[in-house]
Amino acid sequence: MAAQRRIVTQSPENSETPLADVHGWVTPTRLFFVRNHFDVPQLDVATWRLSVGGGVAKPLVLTRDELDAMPQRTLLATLECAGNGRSFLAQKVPGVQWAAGAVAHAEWSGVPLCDVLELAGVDDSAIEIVFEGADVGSEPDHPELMHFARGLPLAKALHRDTILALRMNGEPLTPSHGFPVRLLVPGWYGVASVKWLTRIEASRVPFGGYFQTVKYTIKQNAASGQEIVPLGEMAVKSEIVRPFAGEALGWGKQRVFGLAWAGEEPVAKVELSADGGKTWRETELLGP
Ligand SMILES: Nc1nc2c(c(=O)[nH]1)N[C@H]1C(S)=C(S)[C@@H](COP(=O)(O)O)O[C@H]1N2
Ligand SMILES: [Mo]
Repeated sequence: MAAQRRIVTQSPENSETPLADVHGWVTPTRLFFVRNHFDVPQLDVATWRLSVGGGVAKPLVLTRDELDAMPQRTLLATLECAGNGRSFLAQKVPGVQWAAGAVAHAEWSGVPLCDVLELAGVDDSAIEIVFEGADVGSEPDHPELMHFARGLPLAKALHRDTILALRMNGEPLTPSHGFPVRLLVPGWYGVASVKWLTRIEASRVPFGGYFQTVKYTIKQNAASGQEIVPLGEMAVKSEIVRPFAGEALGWGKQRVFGLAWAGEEPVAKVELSADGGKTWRETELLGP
């Protein structure tokens, strides 16, 4: 049977990249993990619009054709869900019980967000850009209906690699991955890359939404004690893909194959230990 995403929850779909079946560093779209909080919204590209407003000089309403007609940028980027690996925690925590496959790598293309923000003319007082998806739902601790939405600091929003992605691996986005348009924030945890975008707003206050201040946050030590901050850049991380956990190996030399990524930085090197960390040897990097 052809490889498929490994379903973790059926509805909404949360499914993992079957890493052992991925050869090469670009993940085929059909195997690219899916992280959905709510049902996939049914969007008709003929009536879909993207509004750009809030603290801007000239609010915009864009069609998919208008975005397609703008200069496009193409880049390779890794997305990892912040919950990746949660099922391995010694002390169980609530949330989707991901194994190691809530990570994948694709080629993305679309319109640099900075070009759209320039057209709209963002006010000098803006500190964040807020992105809203078309998907709607509720959570046990938030029974009122809400859209999935996130705020992004202005500096990252203006980075040339932050794009309104229209394509993934050379094809239009699939509904699962955010068709017709998603935000793509390279180097940051997947949560920043809002799918099914319908609204963009410039804001002069920090966004207070549920997925910004309740979920996808970490506790950090600050001068004033502990503070809760939204997740941003991905931490450096590596995973062994082959051999599989628990696999029986024959005698002799073994090849170990895996992945490593480092947020906004490139990976400098990966070291491997086969004796519980007493000695380390350098590995060979195969891809970008
Ligand atoms: N509108 C919307 N955008 C979203 C989400 C969502 O549930 N709704 N999930 C986020 C999370 S937590 C992750 S990890 C990525 C996953 O992107 P993918 O499903 O294309 O792999 O999408 C992000 N964007
Ligand atoms: Mo995520």
